[in-house]
Amino acid sequence: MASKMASCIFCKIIKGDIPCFKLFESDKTLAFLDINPLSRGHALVIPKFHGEKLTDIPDEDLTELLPVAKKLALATGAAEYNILQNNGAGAHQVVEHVHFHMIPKPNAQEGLGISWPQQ
Ligand code: D5M
Repeated sequence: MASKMASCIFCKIIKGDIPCFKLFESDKTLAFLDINPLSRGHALVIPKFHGEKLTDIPDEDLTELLPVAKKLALATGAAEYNILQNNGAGAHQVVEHVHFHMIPKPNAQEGLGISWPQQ
């Protein structure tokens, strides 16, 4: 586990070793813009606890994820959006650290106090 964490790109973002456009942070949760967005405002919400799949994360580290994704969806001003989470390569998971995608459709508006970078 320790070696997987050391090489995990999202653990490096949590530690501040790799930059991100941060949207939300608490002791258990981090949210930031996806580097390869499917739409303007495409965000990722992740637990700080390292685990590859949803079933690897303790329940107490999961509780904030959907409420934060919901708040971000609201903040985009988009009336329609996807919230999704992939488990395993066969299910299109590329980064092996649990993450929820929040994808506004078609694009985030200016948002409630969030200054979205140009994407
Ligand atoms: O999606 C993994 C997502 O992670 C994909 O949409 C790109 C995003 N990603 C990868 N590296 C970064 C960094 N450094 N910052 C922000 N976003 C990143 P998956 O569900 O695993 O297919």
